[in-house]
Amino acid sequence: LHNSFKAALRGDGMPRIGLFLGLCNPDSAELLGGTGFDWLLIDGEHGPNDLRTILAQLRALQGGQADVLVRVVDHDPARIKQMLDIGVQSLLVPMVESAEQARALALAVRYPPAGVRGVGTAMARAARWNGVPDYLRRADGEICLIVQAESRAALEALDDILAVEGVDAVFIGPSDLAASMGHLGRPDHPEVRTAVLGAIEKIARSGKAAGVFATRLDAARAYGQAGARFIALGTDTLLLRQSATSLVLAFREG
Ligand code: 3PY
Repeated sequence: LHNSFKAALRGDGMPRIGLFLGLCNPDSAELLGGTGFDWLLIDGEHGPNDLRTILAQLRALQGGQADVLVRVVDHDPARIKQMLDIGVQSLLVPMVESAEQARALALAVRYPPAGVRGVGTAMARAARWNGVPDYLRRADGEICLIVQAESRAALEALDDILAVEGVDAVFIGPSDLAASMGHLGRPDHPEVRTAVLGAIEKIARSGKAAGVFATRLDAARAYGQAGARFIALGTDTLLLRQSATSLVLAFREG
C-alpha cells in the first residue's frame, strides 16, 4: 500500500523524471519500466486507454523500478473511483481551474468522513479483492492527488488551489497553457516559459510539489532549477517516432 511516489515528492534532491505513456500497451510499458525513469504515467486523457488497458499496464509495471501514475480523463468522481479500485494511487487530473474543483477532487479520492469515495472493497483490486480492514484504514493516506494547472484561469487561481488540503502537487501543462495564452502549439514561447517558471516557483514556495511536462531538455533543466520536483521528459509515442525517423534518415543519408 505504501506509495513511494508520494513519499519521494516530500523529499528533496534531484527532480524525479518520468515519461507519459500513450501507446496503451503493457509490453511497451513493461519495457520502459526498466529504462531508469523514476515514474511513468499512463495517459487516460489523451491516450486511447480504457479501464482494461490501464489495468493491463498497471499489472505490467507492478513490482518494477518505476512509480506509476495515471492521468484520468476528467473530474468525474465515478470514473476516479474506478481508477482507485483497480489500484491507482497517484492520480493526475487535467484542467483544474479553481479551488472548488480541487476540493471536489480531494473529496473524490478519500473515504468518508474525509471524502466521498464509495466503498466497494470486495470488488476492488486495490484492496486485494477482499476488503481488508487495513486497506480501508490506510488507503486515504497513501493517495497522491496531483491537479493539473494548464490555463490562464488556473494560474490566476493558483494561490487558492495551493491552499486546498488534500492536494499533494500541482502539475503545469505547458501545451494547454500556451493555447490558453494565445500561443497554440508553442509551449516554449518565451511568454509561456516565463509563466511556467513563475508558477513552478510559486508552487515550490507553497510547500506542495511542482510537476511539469517538457519535451526539450533545456526546458526540463530550467524547470528543475525553478523547483520542479517531478518532470515528464515527453512521451513514449514521441520517443518511438523520433528514433524511428532518425534511423531512417541516418541510413538514407549515410
Ligand atoms: C500540456 O502540456 O498541456 C500537458 O497536458 C502535458 O501533456
